Amino acid sequence: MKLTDNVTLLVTVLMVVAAGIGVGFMITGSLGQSHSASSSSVYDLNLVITTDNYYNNSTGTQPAYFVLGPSGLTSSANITIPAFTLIDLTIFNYDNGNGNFSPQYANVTGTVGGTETYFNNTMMNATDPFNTININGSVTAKSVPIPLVAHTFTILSSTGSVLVNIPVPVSSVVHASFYINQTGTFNWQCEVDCGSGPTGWGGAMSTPGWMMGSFKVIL
Ligand SMILES: [Cu+2]
Repeated sequence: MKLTDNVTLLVTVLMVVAAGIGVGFMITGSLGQSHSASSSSVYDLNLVITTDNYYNNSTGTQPAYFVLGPSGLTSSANITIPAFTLIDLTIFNYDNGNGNFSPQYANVTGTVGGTETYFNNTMMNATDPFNTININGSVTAKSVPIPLVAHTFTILSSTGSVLVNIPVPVSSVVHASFYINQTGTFNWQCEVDCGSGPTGWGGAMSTPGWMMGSFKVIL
């Protein structure tokens, strides 16, 4: 082996070692990153809206929000979340009807990016490609067209200002994330007149666990 070959070999070995260390750093770095990402907490809040729940004999049926947890559907009368934590909210809405509301509630308020993402049934088909479930994307938006809004999930401060507002389109799955960077007991309310009585604000709209309730933010 000539001297130049030895130098070439040495350089090659050094490059391979350096590359190996580099890859090692990349792997360590990415593991470190994913580790820190997984240790920063995210709180899952899953809500389900169903219709035709039996309210009482005179009112008949009403829509309601439920919390979907590890043991199934539970009451939405008292929802508790951690403060200063990313809340990962998904709302599964089985209601295909819309309603009347103050137009400001068509806007998304207080979420990460100021947006929500929703899927509805017009995006799902089995035609192209044929005979499979095609999920054709989703809509990410800062507001929902007024005729499409079935309910809202609105968190109100103690003075009545809007902390978070999520308009929920008819027959949809909605995803949004938000932080509440304070503690306290707030109220949540649907702002669409989906209840009973002449104004539509009776029944579900004024009964905890149906279309309103308390929203507690704790450390
Ligand atoms: Cu409602």
